[in-house]
Amino acid sequence: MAYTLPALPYEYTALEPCISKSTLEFHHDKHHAAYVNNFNAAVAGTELDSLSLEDAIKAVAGDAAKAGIFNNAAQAWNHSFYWNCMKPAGGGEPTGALAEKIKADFGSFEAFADEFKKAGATQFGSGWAWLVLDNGTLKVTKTGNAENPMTAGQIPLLTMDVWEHAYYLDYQNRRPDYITDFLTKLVNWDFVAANLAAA
Ligand code: MN3
Repeated sequence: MAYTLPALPYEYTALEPCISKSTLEFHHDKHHAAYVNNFNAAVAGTELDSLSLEDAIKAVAGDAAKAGIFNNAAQAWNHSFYWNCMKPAGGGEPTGALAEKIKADFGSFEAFADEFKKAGATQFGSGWAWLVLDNGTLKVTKTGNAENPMTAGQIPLLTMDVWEHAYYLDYQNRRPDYITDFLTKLVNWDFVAANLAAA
């Protein structure tokens, strides 16, 4: 039961000028596609083939002998999630229950934003910044390479890819500028709110 590469939820030009068509073509059609293809090839004919991507990730997490499967499965999941975390003319601040929860758990939206920016900027090398629900409390966290907080029992609500391939064509070494644009112009708060409501 091969896992299929999901199409981008918007046009390749939809996130310009922040994230270019060229970045999305390489990032989705090459990087994300490779993770999906590698995962499918690795699990074909094994018991992992019948599992959902999420269950496969949890099944092999921490198993050094299956690190290759974990990395490709988690990267396939992380990228699908990341595409949905952005939208054209996104960003700004959330409203409703999500806004209230952020204020309750971080003190203010600005305090959340500062923590999220810091997580993205200080992730050394490749990885991800996250907003998660951890035992009922919102937290900001960061993970290296393919790691996903769901393996620690946390529920991902928002993620930002800080691998260089996510921003280098558009921002070169200016990761902080990519992060600022992500928060102010790209975040799809409706998706994050739906994740919180479903958690
Ligand atoms: Mn990526």
